Amino acid sequence: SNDYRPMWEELGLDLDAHDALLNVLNQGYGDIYLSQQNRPETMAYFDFVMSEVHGLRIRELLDEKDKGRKIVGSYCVFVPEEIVLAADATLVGLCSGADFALEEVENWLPRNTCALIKSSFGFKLGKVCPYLECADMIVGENTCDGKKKAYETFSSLVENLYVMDLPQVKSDPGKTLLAAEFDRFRQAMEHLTGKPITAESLKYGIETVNAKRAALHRLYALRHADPAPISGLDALLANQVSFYDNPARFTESVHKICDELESRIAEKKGVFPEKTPRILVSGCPQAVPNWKLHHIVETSGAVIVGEESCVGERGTRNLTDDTGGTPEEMMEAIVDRYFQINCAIFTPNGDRLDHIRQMAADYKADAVIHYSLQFCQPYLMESLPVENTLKNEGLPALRIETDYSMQDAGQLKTRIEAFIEQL
Ligand code: BJ8
Repeated sequence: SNDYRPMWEELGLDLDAHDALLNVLNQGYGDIYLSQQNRPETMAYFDFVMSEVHGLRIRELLDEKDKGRKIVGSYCVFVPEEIVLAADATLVGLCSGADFALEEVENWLPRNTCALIKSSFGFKLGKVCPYLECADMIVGENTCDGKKKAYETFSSLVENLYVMDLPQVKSDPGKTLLAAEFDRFRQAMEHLTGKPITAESLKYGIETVNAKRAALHRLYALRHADPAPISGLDALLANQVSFYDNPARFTESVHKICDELESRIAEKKGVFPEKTPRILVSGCPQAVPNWKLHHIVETSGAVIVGEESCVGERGTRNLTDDTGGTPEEMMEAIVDRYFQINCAIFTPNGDRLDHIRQMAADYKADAVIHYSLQFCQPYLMESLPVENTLKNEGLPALRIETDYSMQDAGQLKTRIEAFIEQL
């Protein structure tokens, strides 16, 4: 991939640091993904996507930019892709799933900041993220205190930060705030691209994103089967790639995987034997290349069958109603759709617990592992009531608090193995 070097250099990346990151990424992918047994053959597409994650996809985005299209980067599933697409721009998720330039990061952020926020700074300060560098607009959001305060600092590191306010309560005033913010975002997108958002373009945005989510829903439903036709790791990867791949191509690729999974299910062919303990993971988003928990669980005698996570069902479960005819009706449908996301920044957030229960039943999970990043107050605060409620209802639950380092990997493996053994 040496021929990408001029492209990376032009984007202002630090080539040596970037090489180091790619080495870690490729090595991790080889060790964790390519070492899996009985993978669906159609996962080859995702292997290819990952091998070109800073190569071909970036070249595609730069080609789009050459043709006048704008690129928008986001850190949260509250940023509505429908509106971005309607303005003829492309949305990419900025992943934040690995430690980078940690020492430098601690000049900007307190040590007790979650790994996800530190990672977003590390990728900027280390000059290693081509997605960040090619974005024409970066959207931050007022979600947790950590993120919302970090964006204040982040605005001195990037020129094109746009901050979206978000409600914290699922009330009528909360919804009014979200509607106002989405409308402000619609205008900002029109301003960025110079293209008016019309009924037609909004319809296109809604249909494109719905199709992507519907493909993922099909994948999720196939994970209900025992033996599991796909590993949790591979399904997690599909969720992760959904954040930066071309939406139409992604949708098509997921359907191809689903076709293969359907025949595997018919043949009772799985990645692990039938009756392997089935785990539902719930908690903080796991961004590329954060494969730590899934890897540990799936090398400890269990299979992960679902993710109650923003990189998973919390982020994709709802479709946007596409029956509206006017831009106003469609904007309202978009607001309705996003207002249902059960992020732990909301208070109270009882619907999230209901969703966890529902998923555990649908996926026939034997247990739930609650995953929190260290210093993530919203999810850590919810983790105890979630664990206690599930346990009281007879569903085994384990609370994990971790970061992106591998320092606790041995200890985690011991705890997880013991937990799985008693299932
Ligand atoms: S909608 S979950 S993607 S905010 S891990 S930065 S919460 S301290 S990521 Fe999230 Fe949007 Fe909510 Fe989803 Fe803060 Fe916690 Fe860090 Fe987090």
